Amino acid sequence: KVRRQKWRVPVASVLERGGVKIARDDVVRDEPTNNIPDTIFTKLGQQLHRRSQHPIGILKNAIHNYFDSNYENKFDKFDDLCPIVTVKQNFDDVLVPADHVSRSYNDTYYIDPQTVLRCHTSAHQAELLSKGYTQFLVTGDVYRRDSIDSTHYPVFHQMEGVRVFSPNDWESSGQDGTAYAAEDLKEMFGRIGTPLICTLELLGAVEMRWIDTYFPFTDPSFELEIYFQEKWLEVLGCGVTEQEILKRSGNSNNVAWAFGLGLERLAMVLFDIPDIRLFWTTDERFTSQFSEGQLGVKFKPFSKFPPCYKDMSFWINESFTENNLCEVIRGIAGDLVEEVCLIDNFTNKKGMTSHCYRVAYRSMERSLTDEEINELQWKVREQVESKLNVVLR
Ligand code: FA5
Ligand code: MG
Repeated sequence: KVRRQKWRVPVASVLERGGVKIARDDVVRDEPTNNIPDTIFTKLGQQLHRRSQHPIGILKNAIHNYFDSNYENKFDKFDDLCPIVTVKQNFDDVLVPADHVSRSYNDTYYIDPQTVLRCHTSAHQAELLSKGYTQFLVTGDVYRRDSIDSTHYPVFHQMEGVRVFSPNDWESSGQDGTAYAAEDLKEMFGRIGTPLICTLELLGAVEMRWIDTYFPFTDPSFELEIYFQEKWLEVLGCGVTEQEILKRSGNSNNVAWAFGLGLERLAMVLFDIPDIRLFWTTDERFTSQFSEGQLGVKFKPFSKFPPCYKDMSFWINESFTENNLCEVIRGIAGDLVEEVCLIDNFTNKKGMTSHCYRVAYRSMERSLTDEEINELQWKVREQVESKLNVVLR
């Protein structure tokens, strides 16, 4: 397995994270059971959510303040739990079925068959509930193999919120526990004094809608979408926690709500940040525009460089997946790739299926030369053929 690419800057062998040392060899080993590339490893210690001048940190602090003032400091806050978790924590403990797609090597970064980079902050729910916490927020970096566009990145940040109610809380309301928790949840995100709405008010009119959805760990389950850049953007998932999770954590008679908020998505709306890659830039023209405690300052774009499109067609095989393709392209072009989009798809009489992908290259910081892009695209074609075993057309 080729993982280290010689044209990549070598990464440090040890990362320090909140006093914990993570050795590169413990995370990236060239074994077939490990699918973590260098580009992901280098993100492990960065903790954008703990930087008070960074939009992600500014947003986290604002939501913390909101909970402190509206719930009398009763929410416990965690933002330094290690992103390396067990399969049990990430999946089993939140009732993700054994055959669920999210468990696959195609969707999740595995260190070894029992250890993953958490794909959501829900990985910490069960443990904290078992320890007796009943109202808490967990913020952290999460990792997913995913598609490439302006609102998807393989590393992003989530904030998990959980609130447990006991029978005393709902009995006098005349509702059952589930109805009570669902109402409290929506009310929290609703009109009066929600962290979202409070901050979104700065924007003037923002269109939002609730979508019914499914999660293995909540029932009923909802997603909140916000209208942004002429599309509906999903910013969070939430719902009433499955009884089984509460039962296992010693909360048999209680009910709870939980939510998982995508901090980048909400920050994009609040600060008007057009592309998710910008959160990772160290360019001062970006970083200097944000300061501690300043929510909703409109980002002024400094880059109007044109994108460059390259199309690529190939016959796929049974094992082809778009996530694998995106991983190969990201491995070569890094943050120079802006979008990978399927533009044509057909099956011939012999049953062979052809895909055509359009790759958009664009730097956030500078103009790219034709030469540079051609070289990237050349390497992409080479590796798509050699690593994905597809036949270029
Ligand atoms: C979850 O991760 C659930 N754990 C959320 C949850 C928690 C539901 C508690 C119920 C109870 P989902 O996969 O939809 O759900 O991700 C949550 C949010 O993360 C999304 O709404 C989106 O805002 C953000 N997100 C997901 N994938 C990406 C990505 N590749 N890049 C940036 N943000 C993303
Ligand atoms: Mg979702």
